[in-house]
Amino acid sequence: MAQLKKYAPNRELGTALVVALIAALAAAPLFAGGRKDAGNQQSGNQQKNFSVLVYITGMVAGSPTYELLAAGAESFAVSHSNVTVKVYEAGFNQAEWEEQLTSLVASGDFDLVLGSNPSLPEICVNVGKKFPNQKFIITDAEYPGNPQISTYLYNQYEQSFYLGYLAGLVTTSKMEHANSVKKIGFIAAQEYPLLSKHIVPGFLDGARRVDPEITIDFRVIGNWFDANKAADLAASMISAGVDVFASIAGGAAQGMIRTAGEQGAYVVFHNTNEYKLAPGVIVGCGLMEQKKLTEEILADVLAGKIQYGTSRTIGLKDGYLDFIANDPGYSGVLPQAIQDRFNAFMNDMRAGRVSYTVPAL
Ligand code: RBF
Repeated sequence: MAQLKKYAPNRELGTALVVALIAALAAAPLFAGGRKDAGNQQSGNQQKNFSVLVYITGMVAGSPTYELLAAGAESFAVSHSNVTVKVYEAGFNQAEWEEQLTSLVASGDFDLVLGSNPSLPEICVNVGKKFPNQKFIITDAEYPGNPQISTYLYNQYEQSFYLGYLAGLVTTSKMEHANSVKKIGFIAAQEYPLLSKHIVPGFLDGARRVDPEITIDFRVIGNWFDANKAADLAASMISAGVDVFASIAGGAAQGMIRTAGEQGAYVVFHNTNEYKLAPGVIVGCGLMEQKKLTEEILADVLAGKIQYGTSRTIGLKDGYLDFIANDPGYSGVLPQAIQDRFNAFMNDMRAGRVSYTVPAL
């Protein structure tokens, strides 16, 4: 009996050891690559693994702000072996964005969600309530006051203001396709506060610094991909007297550029260098340093320097917005008198000598 008694506990211990071993083996692969194990991998020179989800609210291709965000994150990962980046395209159905982000965050795979869209912070607030440890950094947006979210707002009133000034110089000029009507055009994919309160007013205010009689013809496509609709709108606007366009329309802007080229009108373009797309048609391009900002943000994240709960506004003075003048698409196309006036205006803008009021968002 004594032997039996002795034997019984031993068998239980053996079983427990086997169970523990199986459990450990089963759990090992789960933890090996996952975020939760990252802290345990610090040894010697090995740095903590850091995983970033680049959440694209649309598609990357054709949308400059998204292309630059993804490029910045990917180039940062190339130069930092401990950083992994997953670029996820959420598509154009905005009603699905929150659900998609929720399931990605629920995986627990990402130390940081990085995005670029004015409507994203509110979605992150909702997702963040369910996952209080998740951090979000969103550019092209303003949302102070939430301890899980940090935002960076480009001063798009400012960029639109100087692109509007250039459009004003062109529409009042004697250039080949400039008519006598003092009317500029703006084609938007959809209306949202940053567009209606900063981008479109900035564009018109800038043009009116050239001539207060300039008016704007503003049209909305209804989505971010329908280039044919944008082309139709552009044609109708040209018939109504528009000779210079701007747009915030993602991939759909291609249709507007095509029509402007075919029917004889000009385009000024926000955020990226697109001169080569339509030489002689696209006569001015703004610059948004979103790739640089993305790389700086990730460096700050690794250095623990991000202040969550805050929003920063960045623009011309800090070097995050500018105008691309050193390109033959500008310097070889616009009459010298227009370039001289515009370059002087840009210098005044950079030096803070032009006064304007950015409306509240
Ligand atoms: N910009 C794009 O270039 N492509 C897009 O697909 C796109 N989708 C957007 C969806 C929403 C709901 C909002 C509010 C903005 C979107 N933008 C898009 C605009 C973009 O975030 C930014 O404001 C503009 O590109 C001006 O810099």
